[in-house]
Parts: sequence; C-alpha cells; structure tokens
Amino acid sequence: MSSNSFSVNVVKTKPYLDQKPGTSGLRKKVKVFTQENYTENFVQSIFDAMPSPGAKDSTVVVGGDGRYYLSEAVQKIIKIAAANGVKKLIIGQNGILSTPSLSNIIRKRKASGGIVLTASHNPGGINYDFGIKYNVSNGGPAPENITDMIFTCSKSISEYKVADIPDVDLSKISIMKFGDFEIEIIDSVIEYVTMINEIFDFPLIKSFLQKHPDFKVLFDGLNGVTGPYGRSIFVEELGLPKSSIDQCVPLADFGGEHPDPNLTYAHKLVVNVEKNKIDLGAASDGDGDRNMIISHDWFVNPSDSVAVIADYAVEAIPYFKKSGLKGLARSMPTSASIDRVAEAHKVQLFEVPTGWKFFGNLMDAGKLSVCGEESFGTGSDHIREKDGLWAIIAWLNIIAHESLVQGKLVTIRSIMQKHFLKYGRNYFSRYDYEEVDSDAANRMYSELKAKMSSELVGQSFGSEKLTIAKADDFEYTDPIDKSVSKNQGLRIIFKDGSRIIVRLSGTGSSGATIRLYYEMYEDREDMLMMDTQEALKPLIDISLKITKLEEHTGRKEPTVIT
Ligand code: G16
Repeated sequence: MSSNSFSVNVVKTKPYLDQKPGTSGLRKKVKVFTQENYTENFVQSIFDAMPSPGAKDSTVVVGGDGRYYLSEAVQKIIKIAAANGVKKLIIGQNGILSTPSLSNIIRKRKASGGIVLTASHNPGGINYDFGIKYNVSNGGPAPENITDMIFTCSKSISEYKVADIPDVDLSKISIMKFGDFEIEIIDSVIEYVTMINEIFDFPLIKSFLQKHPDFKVLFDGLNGVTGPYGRSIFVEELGLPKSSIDQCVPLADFGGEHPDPNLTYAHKLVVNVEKNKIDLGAASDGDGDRNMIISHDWFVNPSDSVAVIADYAVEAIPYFKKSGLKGLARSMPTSASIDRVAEAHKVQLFEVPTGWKFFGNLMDAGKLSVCGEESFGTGSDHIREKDGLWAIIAWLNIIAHESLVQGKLVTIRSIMQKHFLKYGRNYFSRYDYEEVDSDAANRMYSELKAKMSSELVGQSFGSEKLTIAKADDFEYTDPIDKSVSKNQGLRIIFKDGSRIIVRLSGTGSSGATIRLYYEMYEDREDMLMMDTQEALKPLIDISLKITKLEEHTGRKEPTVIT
C-alpha cells in the first residue's frame, strides 16, 4: 500500500485487555502507555471505531494538556492517522490544546472528531498519569456506544497501520502536506479567547474592573494547560496586573502537584486568597475543563456555582440574552440547587449520570443551555465539554452586572446569601477516599447494593425526617436516543429529601476511589449560612454506619473533602 509521498506499514500486535475507557477516556500510568504498542493499539482502535463514514478522508483535531508523553503520543497519532487515510489533522502548537478549546475547534472547523491527550486533574510526569480520549463531531466526549466499540476493537486488535513519515515540528504554526495528507499546526489560544469574548460582556467587565481597582482577582493555572489562556484573558484582554495570575506556565509534571482545583489540591490558591484578601480566586485543572471559585470569605460549592450562573444567565450574559435558557441539567450526585432555578425560570431540568458525555445529546437537541457537576465541572452549549475559564469569567460577569444593578461593589458571599434567601440552600459535600484497595472498595459497594431495595428502606435514624424513603441504583434513559445507562451510583433518599450517594470513581488510575456525597435542603432564614460539615454531620454519620466503610477499607478519614 502506498500513497503519493509515504508508504504504509502494517505492524503485527497483540491486544491488551485493559483498554476500557472510564468516565472520560482511557487513563493509566505513563508506564502503561509506554509498553510496546500500547498507545498504538488504542489509537488504531479509535480509528477503527470512528462512527460512519469512518477515519478515511476525515478531519481530526489533536491536542493535550502538556503533560509528560504528550509529544511522543502526538507523533504516533500523526503516523497512524495518515496510514488510516485521515485527510487532515489540526494540531495545537506544541501539541497543546485545552479540552474546552479542542471542543471549540472541532465545532468551528466542522471536524469529524478529536483526540484529547490528558488525564485531566490527575498528576503528570514519568511516574504518573497519561490519558487518551476520543471526542465526536459535536465536540463532546464519545458516547458509551462508541467507547464500547473502541474497547471491543482493542480486545481483538492484531495489527495497526503506520505511515513512514518523519516526526513533524509541532512548534511552528504551519501547514504541512504529505501527499494528500495535511497537518495544520494552529495557535492554541486565539480561537478560544475569541469565543469567550463573544460570549461574555467584556466591556462591562472592563469598566467594572476600572471602577473598582481594589477588587482583587487571582487565577491559579495549577501549572496546567490553561496558563496561556488565563494570561491572554486576564492580563492582555481585561488589563489586570500580572500579579492576578499564578502558576500559569504549563509544566509536564504540573510542578509535582495534583492539578485538581479543590480545597485540598489547590491549597496554594486557598492560602493566597485568604492571605491577600482576594475577592475572586479561581483555579482550573490540568486540561482546563474544571474550575473552582473562592473568595477570602466564601468557597462556592460547584453545585451552587452552576445554579447561580444559570439564574443570572439571561439577565447578565450576552450569549444567553440572545439564545435564551433552553433547559438546565446536572449530574445525579450534584445537589438540586439548580433544580430550584429551573423551576423558577420555568425550564426543564435533566438529571443525568456522572460524565459530561451525557449532556451532549440534550444540547444537540436544543434542550439544554447550562449544566454542571459537583466534580467542579460547569459549562453550557457553547461547546460540548465543561469549561473552566468559561465558568470563572461567568462569575466575573455576574459580579460586574450585580454591582452595576446595586450601584455598589458586591461580594461573592453576598451573591450567595441573596441566592439562598431566594431559593433556600442545598447543603452539599463530597468525601473522597482515594487509592483504596480495589477489592475492599468493590466488596463494600456490592454489600451495600445488595441491601438497597430490601433492608434499607424504612430504616430510621433518630427522626421521622431521617427515615430512608427510597434506595436504588441510578439508571438513566437518554431522552433523545433512548439509550439506557445502568449502575450509575447508589442513592439513599430520606423522607425530607436529604440524600446520601455512593459511587466508585471512573477516573482514577490506581486502586479505587470511593465517593460519598451528602445533600440536605434548608430554607429557614437563620439556618442558611451554617458551616457545611456541621449541617451535614447527621448524614455523614449515617453513611459511615450503613456502608461500614472503615471496616471494609481501614480508612478513618477521607483524603479530600469538598
Ligand atoms: C470527568 C468527567 C466528569 C466527571 C468526573 C468525575 O472529569 O468528564 O463528567 O464528573 O470525571 O468522575 P468520577 O467521579 O467517575 O471520577 P475530568 O475533569 O476528570 O475529565
């Protein structure tokens, strides 16, 4: 087989049986990906599983978060893509594209799909994690039928194709041709920043920042991919001082940290926000799709963050002023804070399983505008991935708008208080037990699952309110394509609507991560600003009793509390 300017070699290989994509792509240690043919097998399986009309003559976007092994993986993808008849690859400069930026480029360039090279918020470096995810033509993560197909292909693969083209220079913005196969290296940042500019009210934000020079912003890129995007937006576009961005140079090992924007792993930001009395502190994760919002006197829980953004969307954000609010959605473990906003705005609320891929169909069908997950993911139908910087700029836009309306500088805390007074508060917390022995976690989970329908319902924990009304394993039928996703997490729902959810994470790369989620609703005015852990203590105690977590795992404390 040969083309104009390269020949194609067929390489014999043996399948690896562990290439099942998780919640968001295949994530493993670098050492796993660097085994002989491991990466090649998975990439070939992606091209084999690409939905009709398939890989031949397709245009595919490729990019990642700058972590260790990125360039090697990109060079392999180029050769395998060319050999499989892909017509064009669009690649971020130096292989860099944030996940939301890649989603945007798939949509803008009408590409057939994209390959995202990231393990998201998981640590990077030779001893840590890498990941490969396939996104489809709407810009979003491949749905389960396609990830299942990739897995099926990976289990029976016997050969992959590779073109004998040389390694290409990823550092120069350029167009290269090898026969009919074209590679375009694009600026990683420009198109994303243009999109953000079109969505939000930049003139309003700029005039707000000029009027309130004491309003302090601090964006922490956690040494991940969003650094250059953050610099362009906060410093170059909005004119904020350079001191308003931190850790904004992407590093292959994220400076040895977890690039995960939560209160534990974004510790440096948390300390700086408090010490320097920051009004809007924010962070994004390794690949730029997660976000955290914090001020010196308030941490915005992600479940509340999406509710506030949805509430202000049409009033404050130009994109939604134009498009209106079509519908709202959240993942199942996310608190029902946004449900109340949906009711007030008279739009439909969808509850989907954990995983951004479940929002895509609803957006494509014009039924969904704003959605979010408790796992620090917030976004809208502007793309088909969650979008960290989008959420952060949304908050800046809302603060600027509300300050204009009230004729004075408002704080994040005051916005939250106003929200709770209007809607009541869904107290929410998540406990993560990371790197637990997998067998112990599975045992705990299946024991609890066995008790769900029979033993648990009717059990009371000290009061009528805390009597279990319902216990099940969440199952979702996609309203658009009617596909059914089973086993999506154990729900224990009490008579007063409080919930305990138990899930095993689908994104870790070693051992198991147990997630316990707690939610309780409160609308008494004097109970709206309580400490979250205190408010949820009764539920936390109940969960430890019924899961027998310590007995099974030996863990006394969670590793991360949100
Ligand atoms: C991924 C998914 C999210 C999901 C999160 C946590 O995020 O895209 O939709 O909520 O994992 O999943 P789990 O609880 O199974 O670990 P990311 O930022 O890792 O791509």
